[in-house]
Amino acid sequence: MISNTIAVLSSNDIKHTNADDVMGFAQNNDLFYLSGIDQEDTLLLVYPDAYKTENREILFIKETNEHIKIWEGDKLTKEQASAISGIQRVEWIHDFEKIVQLMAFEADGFYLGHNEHIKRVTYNQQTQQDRYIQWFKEKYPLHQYHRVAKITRQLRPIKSEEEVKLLQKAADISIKGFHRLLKNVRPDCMEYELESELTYELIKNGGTRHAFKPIIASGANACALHYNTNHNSCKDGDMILIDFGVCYANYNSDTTRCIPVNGKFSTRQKEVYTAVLHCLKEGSKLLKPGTIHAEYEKQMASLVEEQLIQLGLLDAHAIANQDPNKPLYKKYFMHGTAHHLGLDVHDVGLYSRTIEEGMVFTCEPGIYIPEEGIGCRLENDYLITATGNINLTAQMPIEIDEIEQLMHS
Ligand SMILES: [Mn+2]
Repeated sequence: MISNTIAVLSSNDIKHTNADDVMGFAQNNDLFYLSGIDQEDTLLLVYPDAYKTENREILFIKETNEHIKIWEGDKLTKEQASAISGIQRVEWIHDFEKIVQLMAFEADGFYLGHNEHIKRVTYNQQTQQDRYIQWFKEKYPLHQYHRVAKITRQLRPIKSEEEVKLLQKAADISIKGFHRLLKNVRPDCMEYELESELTYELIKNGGTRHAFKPIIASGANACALHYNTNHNSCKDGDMILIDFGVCYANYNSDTTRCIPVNGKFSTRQKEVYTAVLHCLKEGSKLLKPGTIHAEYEKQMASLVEEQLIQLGLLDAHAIANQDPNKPLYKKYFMHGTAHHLGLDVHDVGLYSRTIEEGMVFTCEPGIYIPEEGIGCRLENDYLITATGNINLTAQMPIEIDEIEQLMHS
């Protein structure tokens, strides 16, 4: 942080339905990361060089009292917000403008929060952050402005012990969900019925929400990478791809498994599955300190390519003569296979940065053969350690024998 500047981070908006009910609230992850406050209308102000000690850290929350509580339910009191965040000075948000003015001219500039997620959607959406940026620039036009997100994307990829515990908890609920789902698969069941088994364990175990809408894709549906309507029936002889995640205390898991509808993989399904599992096992070994992300993806691509030749889908001679800008494997394998995992499912962090201890990545190779009605992806979550990695999802069955056995028990 540049000296003598004030950082201000704001919460996300609550989105309303047609009346006064609300859609599920998702906190701004940078604010949550630095404060632990999971409530709307929250602001965090950090001014390390402030002349007055009491101005160095201030949390602003929505006013509550006994009367407001009757109508709006439990909102954090100042004492609760202070206990959660560790910030001693807590003020009501309606006093923010007045309070910030008392220190603004002492500072040279502001760091402001803004969503810099590469997958953000900005179309038709003005956020609370947008409104604060506008407000600050209007009120304090001669200050210098800086980006909070540049700092948080440096910090957030390295997970603390406490964060790892929450990621493990999210993974553990996913594992329970998968076990429950395995017991309820039968020919002609609907994909959404299987989704409900995951939802059951998610809610029963205190999960916040699905990390994303679960993908329950039977047969050729598995070849549409973002299929998630889950409204088809699972046909005898097909395989089902299940890509799902649990959000627990705002930390996410993200896993994928493939299972046979009738409890037994066909010969061809076994071949494809074994090929993908091989890529997962070999590829995940590269997730360790010092690996360059682009190099990892390159190695994964050549692992999959090798398997595609063995499956008879690609010809080694054709590969030798291929246009390097249009590699042939892309026909059957078209996505990246490792992303940061944390407060966002695709967590923030630059991929130009070398892999370091404390980062958490998914590993998710896949092979998709629409003409055979087979789409297979396998995905685990790995914590990078000093010497390699730990699979946080090791307890989720993945070996063919184990899956078949569980489905028959
Ligand atoms: Mn993933």
